[in-house]
Amino acid sequence: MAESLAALENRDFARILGETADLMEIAGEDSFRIRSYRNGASVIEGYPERVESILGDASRKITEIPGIGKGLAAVLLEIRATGTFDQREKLLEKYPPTALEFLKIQGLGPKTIALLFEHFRVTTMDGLERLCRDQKLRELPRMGAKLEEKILRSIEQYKQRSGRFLLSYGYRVAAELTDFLGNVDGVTSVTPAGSLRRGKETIGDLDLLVTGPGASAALTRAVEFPAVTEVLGQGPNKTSVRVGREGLQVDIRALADESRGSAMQYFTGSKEHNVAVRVRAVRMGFKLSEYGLFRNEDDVRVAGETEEGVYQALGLAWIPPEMRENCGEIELASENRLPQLVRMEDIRGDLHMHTTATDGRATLEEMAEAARARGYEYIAITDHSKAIAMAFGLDEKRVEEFAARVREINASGHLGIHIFSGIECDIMKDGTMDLAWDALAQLDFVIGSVHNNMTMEAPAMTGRLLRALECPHLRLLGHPTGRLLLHRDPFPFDFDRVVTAAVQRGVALEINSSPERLDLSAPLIRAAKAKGARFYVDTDAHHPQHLANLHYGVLTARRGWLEPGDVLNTLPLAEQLRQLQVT
Ligand code: DGT
Ligand code: CA
Ligand code: CA
Ligand code: ZN
Repeated sequence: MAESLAALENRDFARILGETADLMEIAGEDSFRIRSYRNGASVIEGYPERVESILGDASRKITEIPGIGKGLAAVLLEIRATGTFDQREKLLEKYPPTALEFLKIQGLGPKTIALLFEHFRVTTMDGLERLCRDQKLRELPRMGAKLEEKILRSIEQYKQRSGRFLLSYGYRVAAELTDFLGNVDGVTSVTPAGSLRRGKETIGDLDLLVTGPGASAALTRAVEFPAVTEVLGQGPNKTSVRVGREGLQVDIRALADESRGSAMQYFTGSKEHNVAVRVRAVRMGFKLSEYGLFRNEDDVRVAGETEEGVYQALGLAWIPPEMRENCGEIELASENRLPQLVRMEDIRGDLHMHTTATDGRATLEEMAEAARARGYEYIAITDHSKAIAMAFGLDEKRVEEFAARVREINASGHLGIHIFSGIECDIMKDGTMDLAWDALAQLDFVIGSVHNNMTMEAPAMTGRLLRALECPHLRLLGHPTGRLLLHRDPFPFDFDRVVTAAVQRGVALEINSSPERLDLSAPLIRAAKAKGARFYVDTDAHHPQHLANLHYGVLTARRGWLEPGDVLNTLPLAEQLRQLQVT
């Protein structure tokens, strides 16, 4: 299992092809080949089977995947053998490695980058930043002050996100390492701490805490974990390593039993939360560290074995890790008024998922069965609308057929789970819905989502969303800010105004559990809740396995301090039917 971190995933093949296409574009190469690489990348990314295993199986042909021709097949074999391929290496020699980083800067396309290389010989991000600050970019045709500002803003954002990893990736590494270290003799527990335990959407590094008589032996063994690429430090209490292709740092610490609770508390953070807790301890005449809570007057340890004990001795209720950001949780804990956060067990159904009718990879029946097996009472099938032509989105006629089919399924009851007929309807550039209201009226659950034209100015985007909210059939605003973690920032709009309108019109806001989105974010959830908003936490699953992503959405909801009453898919079926006015 651990080897899988070192092996090539479909995502890796896709990335290598996509990057090469980018480099070819900078080099101004043949657009037909560029397109075939891009196409290959997207096919592979979405392919349900592992490309690596097909390539390794002599009885199979990789060209059986639609969109993969002979040329790409040879490239894929080369990538599998060497991790790269000849043409890519040649391009990387020609252009500095930063070429690929430059592409992540908004406002910089391949043509502009080629021009920058040619004209300024700029090779680093700092160099690019200097060019913009010194107002040099505007010397080039069609470039001006506005572009310089845009690039500077984008570099700022780039710096903030570089070196961070998706929470889901952290979970995967944590699970494999926990398995590996848990097998060492005398290890009683391996527990994640830090931002992962707090459920933060991205993590800077992974913090693992090991307990038991075998804990220090585990630190020695850790460096043998197959995915380790570099050992950063190794001591009796702490080992730091890098794992996987992207070099995620993992800090592993051995804890003594008597200070297990205070160490958990300390290494879970956040730093801001810990500072505030420590200030409280000092005021009460204590000293708090990872070794325990000590009375100042005689240095006697009064707590440390459990987290609960530490908080209790400070006059605080135990605070869920997701709330530990120093945003008012300590005050609430001191008054015993912490919210009862929503839990996975509270969720009764998932109301955003796709099927083979559009770009999902499983049928309605397969999705329903997977949801039933998770113990859900209901799901909504919400395929795309026709504006997503690439995904073969539903038009009005197919919507009607689909609604009729779902009525039949529910009447027969043979799937053992209630299906709501739904759609993820595109919100067009002008804020109109992609489908006629008459068609939407046939459905139980209409999600409205923005998928295109995301670079509008804030006032235009606000107007667009407000207009969409006027559709009387809309139930949910899907992934409301459009962010893609580590890739695309939220599109700007007047959040307060849109939330106010959504509340007035009874439209809920989505907490999309896809690990790349987690949209809304925790701070926006709290802001929306304060305005009276209600939420659905759903997965946007395109495969039965994605239903398990709900976990990340629930963590995000908890970081947004939501209680079961705020989350509409905690309602039992009978109440959900009433909520959605399904008769
Ligand atoms: P990250 O890794 O950027 O996603 O965020 P965290 O919160 O996991 O931060 P990290 O890994 O630097 O430290 C883990 C926890 O250790 C942190 O949340 C709080 C605790 N801590 C408190 N004070 C310090 C300190 O001075 N240095 C370090 N390294 N950790 C501290
Ligand atoms: Ca960390
Ligand atoms: Ca750390
Ligand atoms: Zn969707």
